[in-house]
Amino acid sequence: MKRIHSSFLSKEEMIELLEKPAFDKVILGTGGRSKVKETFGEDLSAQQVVERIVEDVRRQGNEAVRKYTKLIDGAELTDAMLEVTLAEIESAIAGADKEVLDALEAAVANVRRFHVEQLPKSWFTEREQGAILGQKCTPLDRVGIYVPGGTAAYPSSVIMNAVPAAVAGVKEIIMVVPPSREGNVNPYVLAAAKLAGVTRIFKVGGAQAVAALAFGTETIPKVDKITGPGNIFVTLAKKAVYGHVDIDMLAGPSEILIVADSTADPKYVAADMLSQAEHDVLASSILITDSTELSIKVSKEVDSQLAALARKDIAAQSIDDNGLIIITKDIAEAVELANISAPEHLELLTAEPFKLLPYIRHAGAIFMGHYSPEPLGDYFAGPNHVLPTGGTARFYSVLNVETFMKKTSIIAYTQEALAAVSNQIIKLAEAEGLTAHANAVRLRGN
Ligand code: HSO
Ligand code: ZN
Repeated sequence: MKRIHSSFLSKEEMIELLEKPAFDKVILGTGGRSKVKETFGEDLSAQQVVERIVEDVRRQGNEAVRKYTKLIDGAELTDAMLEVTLAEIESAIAGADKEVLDALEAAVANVRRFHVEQLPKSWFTEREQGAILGQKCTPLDRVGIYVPGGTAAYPSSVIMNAVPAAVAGVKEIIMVVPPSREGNVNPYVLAAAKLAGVTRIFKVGGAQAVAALAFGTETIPKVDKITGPGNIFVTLAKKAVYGHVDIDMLAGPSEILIVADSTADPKYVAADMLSQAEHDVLASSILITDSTELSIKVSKEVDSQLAALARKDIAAQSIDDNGLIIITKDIAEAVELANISAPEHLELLTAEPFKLLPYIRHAGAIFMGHYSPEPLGDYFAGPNHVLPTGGTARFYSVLNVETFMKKTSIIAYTQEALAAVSNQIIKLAEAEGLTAHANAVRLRGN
């Protein structure tokens, strides 16, 4: 893994090193490009693929959904087979490991308990002359949650998307997930959907799923907002349909950045770095420390722990391509660099993490101290694991209950309250040349 001393780099070089490529600069790797060529018979960019799919689904509905599901996922489904049946969910649960189901149930309870705290309250406030102002919070009517397929079909992500929506009071939670070649969905994904309160599930993935949710088809209902992570095609599709529907954020590959001092255990640091690396060859794992000794030990430890991992090929490539250790002059500098990176997950493996907290400005989630490893948050503690990536923690928040709600203002003046401010409103309306606005106030007398 690359190891460098911060003193060898200028500030600009450091920023370049820590900044992630903007997500629309992420291009398909050679593997992705040849898959596109094989599938579409043409050398298309990811953007072109998405434009084509979104347009087709918008115009042709189910027909296009079925066509792309066959072409991309290899599953041949009729319209009737697009929706997961109750029987399928029940048989998934019947065949599932009881201990995993219990753990999923416990996770749902923790995630619910945490998110209930986030519920915003509608409020009223009284002003002069009996005027009342307020804000009403309303859940969205219908939302779509995207769940990736294949090895990234995570039941935990179903929980993280659906539970906040249910807590917000969303009545219809529509889930989409790409089917396997045989037309099946991961049984634990189905079990998690049931436990988390998903209303309907459709076997469709990729850009075609996003387009179906955004515009609706004969079978798949149109939603108001689409949330959940996906690959580059899903992300570009979410961007393309934004405005027709709302979206949560544009998510990229997973990241962890660890700020550690000499009190950190190199075994823990290495394990935590690898826990992100195993997600994706594009995932990034960075350690920033003021201890040269720790940096050397972590580097060795990563290599030795890698060998035993089930996904060692992915993790090894991720570490090779995007693993990085930076040695700083002190912890303050490490924190400064963490803020520049604005990581999805930030771990503070230091003697007194709470002392650093006031200085952290940009991170999706912060894991404090030696006993709060990132997987605790991925699965169980309660906070959400759908987090901003690629430096977007500068402006996006973690997925939360308000993601699934909207706010409406309430204005209720009395005759006296209006009369008291009429002149000033009329002045402002006339200054803007809007005499009808002025009239609407003037007519009510003053
Ligand atoms: N670390 C991932 C979420 C996840 N991890 C799901 C395991 N399963 C992105 O925050
Ligand atoms: Zn994870």
